[in-house]
Amino acid sequence: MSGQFGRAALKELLCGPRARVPRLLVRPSSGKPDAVRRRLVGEVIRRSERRSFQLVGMKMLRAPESVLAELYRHHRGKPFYAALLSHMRSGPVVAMVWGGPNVVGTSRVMVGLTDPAEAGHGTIRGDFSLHMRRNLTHASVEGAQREIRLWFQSGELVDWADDGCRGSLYPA
Ligand code: FUP
Repeated sequence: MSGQFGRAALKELLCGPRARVPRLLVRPSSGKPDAVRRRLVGEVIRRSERRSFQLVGMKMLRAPESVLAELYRHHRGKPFYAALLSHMRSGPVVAMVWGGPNVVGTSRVMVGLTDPAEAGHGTIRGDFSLHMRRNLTHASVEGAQREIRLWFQSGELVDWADDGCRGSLYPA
């Protein structure tokens, strides 16, 4: 492997039979349509960068219904499901993949609880949102491998060692 995000590692992470548990984890994330509308995507990125996570992939798109159905399959059938999908389809999202030690757990803390009313001060949701559905950002709890594959092809993710982004903070 040429770098922490070497092609082989990414391929395995994305395509391997089992999720890897490397020292350097990656997590998918997104700025939801309300974050885009409110010009808060930069704030989401800024907080992740300042925490010193590494940006591995990012793109702006209209979330396909099939992706949302898979992403929120655990909520299918619940009373808020239709409104959730409608909100997520109401405008573009900015999908991201971030890397760093314990990135999944740490970014859950940074994002805050699902309901902004319960999210702590200093968290993204606690600082910038009030509404359960318009809670600005998504961060995977588990299933990072599955979620990354929903949004990204392996060629869309950056290898910090090979793609010119020198100075990985987390060398192997
Ligand atoms: P989170 O991982 O914090 O984004 O939370 P969930 O995956 O449980 O929920 C995904 C989205 O469903 C939330 F961002 C908002 C919406 N939701 C509701 O609207 N009502 C609920 O009771 C729970 C979730």
